[in-house]
Amino acid sequence: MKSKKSTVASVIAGACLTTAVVLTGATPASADYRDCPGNSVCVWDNSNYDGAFVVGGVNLANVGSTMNDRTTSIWNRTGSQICFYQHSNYGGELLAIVAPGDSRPNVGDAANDRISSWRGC
Ligand SMILES: [Ca+2]
Repeated sequence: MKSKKSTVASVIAGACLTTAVVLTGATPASADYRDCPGNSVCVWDNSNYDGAFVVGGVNLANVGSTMNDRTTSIWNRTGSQICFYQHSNYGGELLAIVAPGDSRPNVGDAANDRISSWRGC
């Protein structure tokens, strides 16, 4: 009886461990392009919608320190055309224009790792 109980306990412990592994495994999947919510603009550090990413609306005056000058791929899921700028508050060069629903697996050399803000345009 005692040994059966400890078997049950170890099965439960094993199940908890499996759950923890699954949850940990889900964290990197947050970089998956499908995690970009509808009606949002998403930008990723790497090409092909990979790596760290930031989600914003039609206007985002500053992508924040995590993604500043790091954007390489873009998905515009809004109904607006979006313009991407070199500096915060839509300053500096206009680096990219992405049509509603359009995406860029790689923004290209001229805009790569330079974007700091975006807005509908
Ligand atoms: Ca990058």
